[in-house]
Amino acid sequence: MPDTQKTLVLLKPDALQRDLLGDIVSRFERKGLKLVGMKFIRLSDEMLDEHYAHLSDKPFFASLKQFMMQTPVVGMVLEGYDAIGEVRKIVGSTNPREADAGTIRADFSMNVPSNLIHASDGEEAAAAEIKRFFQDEELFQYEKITDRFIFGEGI
Ligand code: IDP
Ligand code: MG
Repeated sequence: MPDTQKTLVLLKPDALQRDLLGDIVSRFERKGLKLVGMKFIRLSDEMLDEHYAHLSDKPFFASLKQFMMQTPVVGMVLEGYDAIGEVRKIVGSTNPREADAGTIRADFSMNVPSNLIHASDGEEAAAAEIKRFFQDEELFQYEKITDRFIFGEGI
C-alpha cells in the first residue's frame, strides 16, 4: 500500500502469562492496522543486547533481559498510515501509571518492566527492528475486503 508505514511490536512475557494476547491484538485490529507478520520468538541474550542497546548502562538491564526471556514473545509487524506513531499512541507511555487512560499500558498494567508490549519508536528503529526479528518471507502483502473502508480510496 502506498504511503503507509510498517512497525514492529513484541507482546512481552507478561502479556502471554496474563492471557492478554487477544485483547492487545484486538486493539490494533480495531484501529484498522493490518497484520503483515506474526510469530512466536524465543529471545536470546544476544538479540536483547542489540534490541535494548540504549539501556545497556542501566542498573535494570540484566533483569530486563531475564524478564524478556522467561517465555516466548509474540512478534508482530503492523502496517497502516503513520503506523509507527499511531501504534505508540495506542501502546502508551513506558511507565503504565503515567500512560493515558485508554492506552494498552494504562488499561492493563501497573509497573515496569512488565508493561506488556514493545513498539518501535521511530522510522529508523522500525526498519532495524523488523529486520532483526523477521525474514522477508515472513512478511505478507494481501488484500482485505475492508481495505477500502479503512484506508480510503486509492489503495
Ligand atoms: P519503551 O518500551 O516505552 O520504548 P524504553 O525506554 O525503550 O521504553 O525501555 C524499554 C523497556 O525497558 C520498557 O518497556 C520497560 O519494560 C523496561 N524499563 C524501562 N525503564 C525501566 C526501569 O526503570 N526499570 C525496569 N524496567 C524498565
Ligand atoms: Mg523503546
